[in-house]
Amino acid sequence: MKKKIILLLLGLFIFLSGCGYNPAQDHVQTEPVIGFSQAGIESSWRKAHTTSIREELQKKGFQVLYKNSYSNQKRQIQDVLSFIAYQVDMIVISPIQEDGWETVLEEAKKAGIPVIIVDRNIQTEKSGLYLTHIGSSFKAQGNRAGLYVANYFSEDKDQQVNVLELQGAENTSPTTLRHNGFVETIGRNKNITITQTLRGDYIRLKAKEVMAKAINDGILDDIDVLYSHSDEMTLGALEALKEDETRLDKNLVIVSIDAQKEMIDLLKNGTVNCVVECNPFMGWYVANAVTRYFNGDKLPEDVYIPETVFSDQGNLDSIPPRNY
Ligand code: GYE
Repeated sequence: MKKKIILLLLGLFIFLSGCGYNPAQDHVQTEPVIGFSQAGIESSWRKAHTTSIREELQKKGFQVLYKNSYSNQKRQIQDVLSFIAYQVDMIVISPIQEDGWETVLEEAKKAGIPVIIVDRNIQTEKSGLYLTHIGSSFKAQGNRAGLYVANYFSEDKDQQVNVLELQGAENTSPTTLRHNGFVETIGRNKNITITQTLRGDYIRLKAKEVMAKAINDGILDDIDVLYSHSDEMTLGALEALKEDETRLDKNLVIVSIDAQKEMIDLLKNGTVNCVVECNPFMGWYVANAVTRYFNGDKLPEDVYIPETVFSDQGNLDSIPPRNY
């Protein structure tokens, strides 16, 4: 009986080696698997961001496992946990909000899975929970928006300029830094101040609602500038303004961030004055960082992607076509 079993095992071994089977290689994937957790689908900016990352990773030969949390952080954490359970080779997170990441990132670390953060930043008490952050300088975007406003009103330094700031979602780095950058720049002109703040959470409908209420409450009456943290919110605000007949002839200076195609068209037809670009095409930078990491390179703490600004003070015909 013993002999039979030994012979059987031997036969199995010969058969498997003949098939080129190597148990040691059993777990080695031909292409590394990258788990990509995206925050939501709230804007065409976000959709372009998703496509860029998925496509560029695939172009470099990585297999991408993709999950979208539809703006729900609990769900996003579950998504990351599922990547850990699957034992992916790397996790790329485009986080919804800044806090709440410590525990799940510790889990990834324990499992030996490196993490890259893209777009919005995160805050963790412990350091070393992720390799690098790749995204925009949100503060620079706020500075650029502020500079446009300062230049626009530079002729008359005594004129009081009232700004309505339409902010994105709370507890997110673009909201905090777009505010800080703007305030830093306009702060050099004592006559320009933010007199009203509304929150539209980066969502068009929400922005339309808060704007319509503000119009109703008379809050907009002495506003000269609308500074909106995102194009989707600007579109919502414009819808509300359109529905208010009394506003139509008022000269409101409008500054928006993202540079989606629709907003550039509104810049070209004179509806808005300045559009600060937020570049969604981070895919190449992400794929490059992943490749370099697997090649044994050390990655920088932050990678800032190139961005510019478009306004009615520049050449509108030279704006490159937007594909988002
Ligand atoms: O500006 C906005 C999107 O996180 C920087 O999120 C991103 C922002 C972007 O919904 O349109």
